[in-house]
Amino acid sequence: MARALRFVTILVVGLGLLTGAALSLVNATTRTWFEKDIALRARLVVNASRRDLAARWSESPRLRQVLADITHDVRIMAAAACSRGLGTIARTPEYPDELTCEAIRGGLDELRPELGGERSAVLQIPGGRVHVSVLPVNDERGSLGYAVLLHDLSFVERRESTTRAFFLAAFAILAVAGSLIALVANRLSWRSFAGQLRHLLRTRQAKPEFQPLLRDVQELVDELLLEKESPAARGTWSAERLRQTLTRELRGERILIVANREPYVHVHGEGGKVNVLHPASGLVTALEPVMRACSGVWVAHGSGSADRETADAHGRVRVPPGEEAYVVRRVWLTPEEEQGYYYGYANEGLWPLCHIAHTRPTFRRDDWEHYKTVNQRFAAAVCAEAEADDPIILVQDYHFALAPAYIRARLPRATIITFWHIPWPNPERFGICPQHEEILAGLLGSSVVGFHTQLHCNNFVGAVERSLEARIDRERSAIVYRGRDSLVRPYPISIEWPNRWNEGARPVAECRAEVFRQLDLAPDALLGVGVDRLDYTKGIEERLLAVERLLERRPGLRGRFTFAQLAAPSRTVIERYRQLSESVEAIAARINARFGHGSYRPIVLLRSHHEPEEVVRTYRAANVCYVSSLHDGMNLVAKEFVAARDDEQGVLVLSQFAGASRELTEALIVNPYDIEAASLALEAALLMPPEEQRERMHAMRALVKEFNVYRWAGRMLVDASRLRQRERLAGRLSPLMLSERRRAS
Ligand code: ADQ
Repeated sequence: MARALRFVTILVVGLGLLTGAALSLVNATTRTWFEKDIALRARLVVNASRRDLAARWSESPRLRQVLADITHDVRIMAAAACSRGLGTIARTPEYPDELTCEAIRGGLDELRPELGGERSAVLQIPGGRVHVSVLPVNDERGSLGYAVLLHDLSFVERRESTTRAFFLAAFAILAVAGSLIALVANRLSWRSFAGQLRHLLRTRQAKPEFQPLLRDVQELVDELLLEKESPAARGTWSAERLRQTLTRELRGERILIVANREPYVHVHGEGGKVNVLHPASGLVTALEPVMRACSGVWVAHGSGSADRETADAHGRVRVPPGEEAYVVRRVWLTPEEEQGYYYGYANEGLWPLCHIAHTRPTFRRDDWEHYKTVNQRFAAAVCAEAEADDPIILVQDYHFALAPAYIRARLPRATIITFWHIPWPNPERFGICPQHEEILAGLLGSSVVGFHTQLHCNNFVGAVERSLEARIDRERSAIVYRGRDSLVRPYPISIEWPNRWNEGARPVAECRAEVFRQLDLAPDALLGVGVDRLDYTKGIEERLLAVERLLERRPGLRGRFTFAQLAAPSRTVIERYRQLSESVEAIAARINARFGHGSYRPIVLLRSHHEPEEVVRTYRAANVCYVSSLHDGMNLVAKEFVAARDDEQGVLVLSQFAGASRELTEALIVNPYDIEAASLALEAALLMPPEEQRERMHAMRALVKEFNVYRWAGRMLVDASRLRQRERLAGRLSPLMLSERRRAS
């Protein structure tokens, strides 16, 4: 035993000395590499922007914008432009006073460019160590001056500490392994060996000093993965890439979603059976694949008749059925709460307020009280699901305008990304809302506020400017309110690609034959389709009138052209929705009476919810799909139709008032109010040669594939991560710089 102990002591001391020597050698070498790498990166960045820099050299505000663009690179923390005589021409807001062009001229010899072209150095400033590169900027006429780039070196320190952690871990493993060999050699019994090992593991778990070590090791692995495939790298976004972005950029393994609608609704069916429904909702269509990819918890209103009995005591249920990739946490509402918050404030107030579709918004005091209470309740539920104090929370849509601020009050370090799925009206119109200030302040609890289009972002910023005492930082598309930043950015939403419903679909010819059989259509008939919730913003009445006009103008299409409208009943307790349902029914009946004969009905109105397989089958059977929204944030039906057509046939007729028309420019774009023009577009679609259909469909499919929902979510996560990083840097620099300034003044 004594011999074994001597051996162990010598082994541990020897390994300790070797580890120390190796560590300092590795640190010195890697530090030199990092600095060389950074100098090279700086040169590449300036070379890439040289033309922009030269073009805007003499216009200070625009030059500042070019410099700000340069600092979007993850590790470049600040940039400045110096004249040939080393005077400051422009600099980004974070640029520290210690390193101005004048400071370089006045004493930092190692950086003075006139002493030898490009210069770089590592300097200690109050906020920490920074790498400074001074690079000449020329145009055809010669030298204009110099660009100065500041790289944050905190990642080098982090890597060094990770390397240190690795070495220590290796040292510990070797020492333990060597000791064990010695102990085993000394014929320790298996029982006492196992006991000692268990004890060791227990101590490791218990000792908090091991936690940073394990975290550092984890960070290094993440960094290595990050370098292997940068999320900013080009290429199509996929579920896997989104998952990696989440873990690498935000160090989170899961996300929390707050949305009114749940992705799976359990309802009682015939014979006591419980059925699972996929709700007809654009929000669910977009977010469900994101949750499958990332896992986490989706907090939603439990609205199904069998929701309670299928959830546990905390309202939790694992979904999708059979796969169980994530958890739905159901929040229960009383009928009064549902009426006031959902039907009242959200759908009779905010929905018509945000859509230009000529239905007056109604704001009732009681509804507002319910809206506040329910937002509080959801905020509390999502915070209860958080496992750390800085979770990533995605707040969805106009049902939860107040939740971001409520969540922020409970979890100040949370990353809250709020996405508004519907349009944002202009400031005058938004001012109609009696609670407009509270709504804006609630949303500004978010780290990022996203809309489908830049126009909606502009309208939101305009509303804030008009109503709140907030600073608008246009350079960064941010709003600074009560000392906190919220980025305001457009993120056009999309659908999953590859799409699981299309992958399981049968060939187009078979889908067409089946749908034609169901609708009792002749094989040479022409089929148009519309797929919507029965909502007055979708322009269903105008769509049917365009079909009527087409049949009026083209008698040859009577008996041959059928338009099938899949209409999922929606918000049926609201009077305006009941009116719409009656009106659609009456228009369809009138057109059928006018042009129908025998078994032929030009309009087939299928007023029910359809499961996704049926929707896809209908898309694949159609000659034309008409999306006629009077106003729509995006409209995913347009993208689903394109995704369903792997045969590259079929024509999309699309309203200019749907956000999707900004992207799907190869569709036939129409003004749905112009019934004559819309009927002409339908006719052109039905007559379009297959080759032209292929060309248009091919281009639109390429776009939807590239700009899929994983990209949508990934870009929001990357922006949120950059914001976190900037806040961290600002946190490091500001207090020290402030105290320096105070000392100087
Ligand atoms: P929605 O107004 O719900 O979404 P949309 O984007 O068109 O509108 O999505 C509707 C979804 O419901 C689609 O996935 C569609 O397949 C499905 N659906 C429609 N009718 C159906 C039916 N009869 N049976 C079964 N399924 C049906 C809101 C905004 C949109 C925005 C989305 C996403 O109003 O502008 O595109 O959120 O942000």
